[in-house]
Amino acid sequence: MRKTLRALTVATVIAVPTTLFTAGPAAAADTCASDHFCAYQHASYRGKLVDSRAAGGATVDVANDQVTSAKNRRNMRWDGYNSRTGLPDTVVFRFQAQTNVPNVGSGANDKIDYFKVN
Ligand SMILES: [Ca+2]
Repeated sequence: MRKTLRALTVATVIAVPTTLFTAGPAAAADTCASDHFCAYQHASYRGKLVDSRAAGGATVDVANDQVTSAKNRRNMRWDGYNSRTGLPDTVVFRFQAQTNVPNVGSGANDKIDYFKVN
């Protein structure tokens, strides 16, 4: 009987990570409608920060230093800028028209302060 109980305990412990893993798809990636630009706080389009149809020439602010992924469903390039005090702002990532970027990488991750639409 004691052996059986131990086996059940092990099964329960194993079941916990499985449950956490299967909970993943419930936190599904956020959508981005056709002809919109969307930027997300996390990789793979999770935690939407921006959902915009701003026109060419516009500047679009975003919650500072959080962007990690984006979907550019516009027919225009969106440039992600890093603001620098006392120095010119720099483009840290160019989001080409009609492209999805699941992770901007270490050079731009959590550095974008605003976008310019081209
Ligand atoms: Ca982030």
